[in-house]
Amino acid sequence: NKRIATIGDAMVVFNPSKTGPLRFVPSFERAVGGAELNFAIGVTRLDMGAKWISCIGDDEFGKLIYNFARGEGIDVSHVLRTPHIPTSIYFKEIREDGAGKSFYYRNPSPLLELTENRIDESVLDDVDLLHISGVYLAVCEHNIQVALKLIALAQAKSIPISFDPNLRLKLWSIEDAREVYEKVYPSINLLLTGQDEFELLFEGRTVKDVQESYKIDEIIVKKGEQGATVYTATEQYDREAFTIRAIDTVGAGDAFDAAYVYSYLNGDDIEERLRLANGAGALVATIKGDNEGLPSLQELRQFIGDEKLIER
Ligand code: ADP
Ligand code: KDG
Repeated sequence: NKRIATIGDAMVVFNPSKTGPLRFVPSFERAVGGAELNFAIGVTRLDMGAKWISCIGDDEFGKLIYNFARGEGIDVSHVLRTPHIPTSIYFKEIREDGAGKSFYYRNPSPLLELTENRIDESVLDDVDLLHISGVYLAVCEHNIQVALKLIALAQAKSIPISFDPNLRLKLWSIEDAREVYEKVYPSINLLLTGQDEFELLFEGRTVKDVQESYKIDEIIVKKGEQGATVYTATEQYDREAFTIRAIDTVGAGDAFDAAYVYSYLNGDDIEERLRLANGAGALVATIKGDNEGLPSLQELRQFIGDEKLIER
């Protein structure tokens, strides 16, 4: 069975009990989120292995997140706990159309304690792909060093690397993000990015130009309800999204990434990867929460029409 590894913060998420501006929301439902953890859950639900590298607070919320990740079957053997910094939390605002806005309480982040020297050289020994996301890079300054160490370890083992810029302008400026991402692009095999995000990051440069300058095997552009497009050096593949009623789109991008990477490691062709990824993204958008809607392989196959759903 194949396995991925990823690194990042996780938070307790407070999902609003109703849509609209946060100041009018009287109550919240507690859940768990974090882009990289969502990704790891997405992969494990599809029955592939996932190792999540992190540091969380040694507190009640940290215990909740740890148990939650374990319960999903994620390898948490590289999750550290710190008594010094509380586990991060965030409140979510949801608009009528399902679009979300985040209000973070994550500075300082427990990831401050996860320094480069605490990353075990053997952490990628049993791993088939390394996934990095820009949220991780934004959270603490030293994270770029840690990520570059993991990238070097992956390259030494010829493990492919996927990267989602997951640009969060509440955490850092576009200039800082661009500067740090420049250090990552030359090493990656798959760039999984949102369309508006691509435009913000590359300011009018074409996908082809970006692909050639960093030698990225595949650039995968996620386009929300318009689906997604994959660009390889020679081809372009477009695929429409599934039609759904979006309830909460936060986490749809992580779900897409997880299903795409799963299918990539399975050796599926690009058309099939896109079908599965669009399906997983859509499913997450139909349910409130960042990862609650992540499907099992059977649920995904039923949703995209490969398997008949029998319900009675
Ligand atoms: P990101 O969160 O990275 O910006 P998107 O919002 O583009 O990502 O969503 C990721 C993927 O999830 C899309 O490419 C699509 O496959 C699916 N998706 C998201 N929103 C919808 C929607 N409203 N209808 C159908 N599919 C959606
Ligand atoms: O992609 C979903 C994430 O945005 C969410 O789970 C929280 O990691 C998070 C963030 O930083 O916004």
